[in-house]
Amino acid sequence: MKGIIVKGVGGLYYVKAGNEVYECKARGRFRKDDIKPMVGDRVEIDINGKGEGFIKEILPRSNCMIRPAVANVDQIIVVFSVTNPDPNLLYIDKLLLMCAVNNIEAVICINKVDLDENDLCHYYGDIYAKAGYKVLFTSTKNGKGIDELENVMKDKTSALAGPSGVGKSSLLNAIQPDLNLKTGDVSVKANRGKHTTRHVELLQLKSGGYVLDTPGFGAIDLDFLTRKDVVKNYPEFKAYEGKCRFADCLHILEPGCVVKEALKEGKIGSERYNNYLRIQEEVGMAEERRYD
Ligand SMILES: Nc1nc2c(ncn2[C@@H]2O[C@H](COP(=O)(O)OP(=O)(O)OP(=O)(O)O)[C@@H](O)[C@H]2O)c(=O)[nH]1
Ligand SMILES: [Zn+2]
Repeated sequence: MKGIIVKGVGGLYYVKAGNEVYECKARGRFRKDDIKPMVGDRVEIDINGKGEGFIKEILPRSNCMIRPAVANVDQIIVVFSVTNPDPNLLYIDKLLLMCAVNNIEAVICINKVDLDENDLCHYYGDIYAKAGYKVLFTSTKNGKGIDELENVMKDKTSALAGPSGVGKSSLLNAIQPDLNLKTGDVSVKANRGKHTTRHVELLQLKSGGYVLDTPGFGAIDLDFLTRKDVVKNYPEFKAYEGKCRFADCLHILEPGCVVKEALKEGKIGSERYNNYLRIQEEVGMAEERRYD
């Protein structure tokens, strides 16, 4: 029987197959092969005569992330608010880069458009639409765009990422009020203050599909990337690939660069490009430290 791991707790995996959730153990050989089942894994399971479930096989993954630990995410909805808090586009661009590096589709969701008095949402939206991303405009206060967001998430496995306070939980609540979002189980350990213990879980959407219950993605660690990874994962550069004078052009100071040409002509947005330079600088410094 085929299913999907929706939760894992202490060596037990909860596998949704058909309309049932089966508590399953992993077979020993996965551990030997150094593959551990993850939330999101498509698996083949067996239920024995005693009603005990076993994971027989982990089907090939389309992608897998480490933080949060989850496999086969179809898309990440990158949420920011038009104001309150104001967007930090560098952070958004880093999130988009991480999605691309992990081979996960990203969709931009600009929330709190009810607070948008100066039509800033279209300014921000155009930056990302021009880069090739799908852009949604939403408000959980007046309901704008909620149907569209629900539609985008239908039948897919999605995660919401974005800074704190932009309305990620509110958006999920607007889509499905009984989603039962965890707000962090706080446990108090002696003398060590409060610890928020959370495990990754996929919640099923009534309209079809799953959403990952995670508290954003936190700080983004670009330190393991190379400059080449960065340049390869900007969708707006794709059309120019291989056309610069130098095959390994990073589109920074190289002569004969068609990307810089496109930037001058306004075909590539300057906001995205300027943050690209900052990210390249950061990644470049980390790369040099690694080779020291
Ligand atoms: N005006 C307005 N406020 C909103 C909207 N969506 C959410 N908020 C408010 O923004 C605040 C933060 O919303 P949350 O849903 O908790 O934000 P979050 O992104 O889940 O935050 P974290 O859990 O910290 O990551 C709350 O006070 C919400 O009521 C919106 O569309 N318009
Ligand atoms: Zn170039």
